Amino acid sequence: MLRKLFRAVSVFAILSVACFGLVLFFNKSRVSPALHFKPYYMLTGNDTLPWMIKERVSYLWTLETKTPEAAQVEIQAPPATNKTLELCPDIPPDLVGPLHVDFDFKRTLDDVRQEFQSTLQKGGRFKPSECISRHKVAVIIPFRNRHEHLRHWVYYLHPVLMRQQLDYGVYVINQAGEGVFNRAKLMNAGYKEALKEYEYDCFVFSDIDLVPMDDRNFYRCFDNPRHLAVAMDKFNFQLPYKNYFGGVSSLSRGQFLKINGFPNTYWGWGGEDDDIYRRIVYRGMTVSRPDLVTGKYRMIKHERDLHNEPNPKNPDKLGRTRWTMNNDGINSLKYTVKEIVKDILYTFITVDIDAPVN
Ligand code: UD2
Ligand code: MN
Repeated sequence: MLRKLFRAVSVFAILSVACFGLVLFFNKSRVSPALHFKPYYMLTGNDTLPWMIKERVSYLWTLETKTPEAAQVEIQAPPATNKTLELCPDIPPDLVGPLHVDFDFKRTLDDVRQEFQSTLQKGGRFKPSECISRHKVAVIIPFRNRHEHLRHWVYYLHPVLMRQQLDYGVYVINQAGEGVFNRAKLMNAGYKEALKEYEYDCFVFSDIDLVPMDDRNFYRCFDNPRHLAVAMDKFNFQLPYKNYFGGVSSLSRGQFLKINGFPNTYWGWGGEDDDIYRRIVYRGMTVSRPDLVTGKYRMIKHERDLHNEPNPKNPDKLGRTRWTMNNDGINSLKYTVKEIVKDILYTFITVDIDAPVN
């Protein structure tokens, strides 16, 4: 009789301890002021019990490993709306990988404006709302008379840059007048103008007619200057030559200054990208690149523009880059701003770069 009673009491005690444990387990997770990151099962729709338990256990684990003071602060944190943001993860969670890109659509620039007016700030500016971006990126586009390409570029690029959780701005640097085009000088001017607006730490220089085919190709800066457009359709998705640096590239502010920016003296088509490559090497840096799958691009087909004919003098200059780079660059840049227009999709800056007529 006594033994039966003892057994009943023990079973009751064990059950009570277990219930208490369960209550603690679930209650504690409820005091969390909304999880900082969306749990994986919410992202994928995978809300199976094992996943939920795994999420709870890992969340409790983070609470348990903090000091009591830290846990206390977390419990008393203000409501989710004005909680302090954390740094974004290094690998953005919403990337989709390969992208379908075609230039056959009728969407106008106005349609694209409508699409992004609630997510972008004036001037083509954006920063993620869910976390603090690790990258302050100015995207610089040398431009003249390519409005047809601009609408494709903004339509495809904004969502990619947003998914990459960049704190970014888009600067279209429009060459005034009908003089000879100068891509590199426009990019120098874009660097200067962007920095007047915001403390960008990274600069992505992009042709207007190039759209990435994979959103894992990061529009950010790396330990060395980066060449992003490594596999274009027009080159059969191959690098055309080993030292190629055309199309799309990124340099941090420090890297850009280390090479004295880009040359100002390459008028007309060609050579300036090879000059930039040489500057990088002469300053002891290497070029970083994505692989040939991540680095795929589509280029919008086009004819050679008026006043941007290949310049036969340009290739000859490359032999002297090692010396000319010290005095031809951001330290010798001269231009005047004619107009700045803040569109919702971009900041459009018209500059006079003192171009010769041909
Ligand atoms: C190649 C390179 C480019 C550059 C150029 C030589 C590719 C994809 N790109 O471009 O990076 O090295 O050769 O200078 O291989 N632009 C205008 N209006 C003009 C002329 C040029 O907006 O009237 C801008 C525009 O952003 C264009 C870029 O300059 O994408 C390069 O000019 P391009 O597209 O005519 O030359 P492309 O395709 O041979
Ligand atoms: Mn082109």
